[in-house]
Amino acid sequence: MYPLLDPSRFVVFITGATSGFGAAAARRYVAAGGKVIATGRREERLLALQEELGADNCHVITLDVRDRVALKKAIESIPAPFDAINIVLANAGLALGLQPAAETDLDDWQTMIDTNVSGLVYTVRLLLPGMIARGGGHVVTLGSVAGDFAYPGASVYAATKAFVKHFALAIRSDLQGKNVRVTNIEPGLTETEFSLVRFKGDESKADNVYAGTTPMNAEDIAESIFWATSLPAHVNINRIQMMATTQAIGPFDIYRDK
Ligand code: NDP
Ligand code: 8X3
Repeated sequence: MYPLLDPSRFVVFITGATSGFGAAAARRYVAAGGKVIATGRREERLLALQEELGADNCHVITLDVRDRVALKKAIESIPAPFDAINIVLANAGLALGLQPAAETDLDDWQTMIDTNVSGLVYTVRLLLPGMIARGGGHVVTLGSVAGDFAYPGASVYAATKAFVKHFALAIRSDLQGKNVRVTNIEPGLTETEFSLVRFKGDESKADNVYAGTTPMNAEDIAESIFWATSLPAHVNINRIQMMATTQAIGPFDIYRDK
């Protein structure tokens, strides 16, 4: 038998656990016997998740990852046994809009940078020292295929995910000898609330993204996260890039005079 890590020892701090990948990952880890700290802004969703998973397995904290002071305070007040965090899933993030760069709303750009970049680095930076002090752990960041493949309307979103990819690769070097693994998960088309958020609640636009095709789902991503963190401690998966079977990379776009 291949020696996977014992999942009952996993204590997972998850940002963005009110929906999509974060919620699916919380369910996956608890189903395997682990404990999770589920965080996000929508308190009623966190409480419903806690009710579903049990308060012994799921501690919830209502927080906005952009608020670095509140994040620090929240992390410092996590009670035992949830304070023995050995996996950080820095997942909270969003895309807003799909307009060409010259027409985009600057507030949307700011929100994506504040959440996907600043919120993510705050989360990782604040949780790393504790993991190192406890002997090691695993940081999982949520990138995207958009971090490798630019597409129209995704300028800042794609750039934030390129940042996440490089941040994840770079901190590996800083963590040499600390027994902390780092994995960037880079999904493509996956049906969650992602498109509903991107199109600001317009259900028909969001549904169109997935119409007539078979996207991945949140459980597909959660399973990959769980797998990467379950491998023996001497194995580090740097990146997992995954797409729906129905998605592929298109040709270069060449503009021609009419
Ligand atoms: P969802 O919209 O379903 O979930 C996003 C989660 O992020 C929610 O739980 C939301 O919680 C949380 N979140 C957003 N802003 C904040 C904030 N300021 N503070 C705290 N939490 C926040 O989307 P996904 O599950 O699909 O997305 C998760 C991650 O995966 C994102 O980083 C996204 O960019 C990335 N991704 C998604 C893909 C997809 O196709 N679905 C593909 C590739 C990457 P709340 O609103 O309650 O705060
Ligand atoms: C989400 C996937 O292709 O919409 O990161 O950018 S995509």
